[in-house]
Amino acid sequence: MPDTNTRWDVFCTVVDNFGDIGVTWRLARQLVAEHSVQVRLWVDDLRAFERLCPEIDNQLAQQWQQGVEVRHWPADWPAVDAADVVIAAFACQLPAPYMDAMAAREPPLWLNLDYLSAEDWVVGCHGLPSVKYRNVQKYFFFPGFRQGTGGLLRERGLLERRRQFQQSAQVQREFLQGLGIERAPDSLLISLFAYENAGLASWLDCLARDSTPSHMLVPEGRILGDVARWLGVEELAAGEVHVRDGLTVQVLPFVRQDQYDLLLWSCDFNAVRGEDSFVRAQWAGRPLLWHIYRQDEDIHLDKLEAFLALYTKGLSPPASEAISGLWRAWNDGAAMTDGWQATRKYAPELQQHAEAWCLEQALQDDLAAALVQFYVNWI
Ligand code: TRH
Repeated sequence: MPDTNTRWDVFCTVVDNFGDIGVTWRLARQLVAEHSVQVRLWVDDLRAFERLCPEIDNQLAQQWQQGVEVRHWPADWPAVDAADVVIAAFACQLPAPYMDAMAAREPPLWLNLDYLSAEDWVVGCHGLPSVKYRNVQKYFFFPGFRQGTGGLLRERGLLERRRQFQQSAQVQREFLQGLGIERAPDSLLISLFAYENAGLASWLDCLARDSTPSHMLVPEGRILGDVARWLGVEELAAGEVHVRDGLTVQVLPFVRQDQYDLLLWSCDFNAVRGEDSFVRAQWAGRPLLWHIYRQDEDIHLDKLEAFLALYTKGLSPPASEAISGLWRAWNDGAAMTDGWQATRKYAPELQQHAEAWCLEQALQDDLAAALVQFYVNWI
């Protein structure tokens, strides 16, 4: 255990979307709650933060939220002391005066918290030294799905809370009712969080035609335009419900981050994206569909294949092909018909596998604990 006086600075630039702040806010809270260290979270865009955590006052330079000191990262950097552990999330560039402050003290542990990837090379690179600034050494810290990586963010007791929630039909009903959702009996409940996707129309066509009714929950976001086009409406707003044959589409407000977990736990199938929602859907123990964040030269497709290779281990060949085919079609913006039908056919096996995968991943140390351990080994 590090000394509770240990000070940690976590730096987050919001490049786009919600993943950068989603991951760093989750990490900061967990470090405080479970490791009793002092955390300052520096964020350059508090408006994105406010969407995940409505208590944030985006006008404040400094505020405390859930034990975390949240600081706006201003263009004009204030004179502050460097912390004992400095985490630059997703290769963000620290302010030059802060780097000088790091060099002016007994050198802190300086880490780059990297993007999540299931690729082989991650194990070899995790924990390696990176660049040096004067006498301060930076290290790579890679989250990951394999032993030898930094693991995944997972709060203490998360799976137990999830199990209790999923075991109680009443608790789930009350949660959904709180969001204005009345689930029809025997319907398939699906959540949809994705980037714009040309394949969506074919998926919605399948759902509408299916003899099993589906209820799709869509938090406000980038996919809404495609949903509206398929419905034949100009635009969509939170609260709207549209029915097309066997498919009910319901638009939700963007929910707070802790409620989003409950939404994932409530659904039979979750379409997620980026990094943080992707991991949370795995902890939900339900089959999922990943819309990966697109990168230059299609390098995201290597990441997609690396994850599929790991995730599908233990599945029967047709179930593995079903889910892989669905994911590839989704990430290609291609027709989802065959992939969805195959996924439905192997739904029981895919459900069992989602739970098994979740339990297997939970055998790893969680990312916050791994970071603390890294620090303890380093001092
Ligand atoms: O928003 P994203 O697309 O973020 C992306 C990725 O992290 C990507 O790797 C990164 O390079 C890019 O940002 C800059 O998807 P992600 O990672 O799932 O983050 C979404 C966050 O929003 C996550 O913490 C869950 C949260 N969320 C809510 O709090 N409420 C909601 O209603 C929804 C749909 C999501």
